[in-house]
Amino acid sequence: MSCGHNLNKDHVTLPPGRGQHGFIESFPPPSPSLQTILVGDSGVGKTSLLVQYDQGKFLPGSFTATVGIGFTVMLLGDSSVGKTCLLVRFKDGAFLGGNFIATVGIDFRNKVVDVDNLKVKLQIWDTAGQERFRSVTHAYYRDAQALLLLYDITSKTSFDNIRAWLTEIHEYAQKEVVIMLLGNKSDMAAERAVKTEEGEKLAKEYGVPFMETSAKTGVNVELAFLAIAKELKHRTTQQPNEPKFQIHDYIESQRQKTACCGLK
Ligand SMILES: Nc1nc2c(ncn2[C@@H]2O[C@H](COP(=O)(O)OP(=O)(O)OP(=O)(O)O)[C@@H](O)[C@H]2O)c(=O)[nH]1
Ligand SMILES: [Mg+2]
Repeated sequence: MSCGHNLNKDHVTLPPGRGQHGFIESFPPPSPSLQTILVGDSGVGKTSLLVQYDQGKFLPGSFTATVGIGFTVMLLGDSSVGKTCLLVRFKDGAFLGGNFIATVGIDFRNKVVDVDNLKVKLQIWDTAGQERFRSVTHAYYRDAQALLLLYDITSKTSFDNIRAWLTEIHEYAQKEVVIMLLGNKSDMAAERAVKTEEGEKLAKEYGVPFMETSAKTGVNVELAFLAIAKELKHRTTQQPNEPKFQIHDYIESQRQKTACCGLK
């Protein structure tokens, strides 16, 4: 079973209506006017209702108030670079290899992460890399606060296409969107076609952070999403007298920790 299969089986294939920021949930089809917003006093059961609708189950136990902020992150890159697998690894901590099933249109998943004791909800949109879906995905670029742009370290073509992806991003995305370049499939060292330094050089040229990831082993997957969440959270909550969050420095410091302590 491939990652694509896993992600699509219980989810509709288009993300919610655009422009929401925070914990407003809406359901496809993506008509701009068709949205369902859950409102009501704290504790009445808004989250439980949504979980029941989305996952068909009831969340028993202690009540956790929905607090914090939310952001939209979009995964981009050529078909088969591993976008869906990266998302499945981050969301479920699993890698489902096997037959590759390409994503159709757009899919999405939510994950809440803790950033400096604040709950940050990431709504992650997994786009289809195939050319024929480009016009569908273009429509969603402008609502993403962050973009993870992937290539496959075993595919020179997917790396060469990164410049074209960045051109599209500049055309369709928000000006201040956070971009991160990821060289995925770092576990496939024997088949490597793109050197780490080439990825670093390209990222430097465009002034974006870079790291190599593996959806298979999990290396740097959590770090990539957490760095994005931290950057977005700091942009939103930063006081004028606070020092600016430096995403490059954060990634470097976390990498050093990983190298020293064997963490993923
Ligand atoms: N070894 C290895 N294989 C990977 C990794 N990530 C993905 N794959 C494999 O690469 C193939 C494509 O992965 P997907 O995640 O479905 O690719 P995608 O980028 O979502 O492709 P589209 O949906 O067509 O855009 C699958 O066969 C995966 O098993 C990785 O980190 N390491
Ligand atoms: Mg996919």
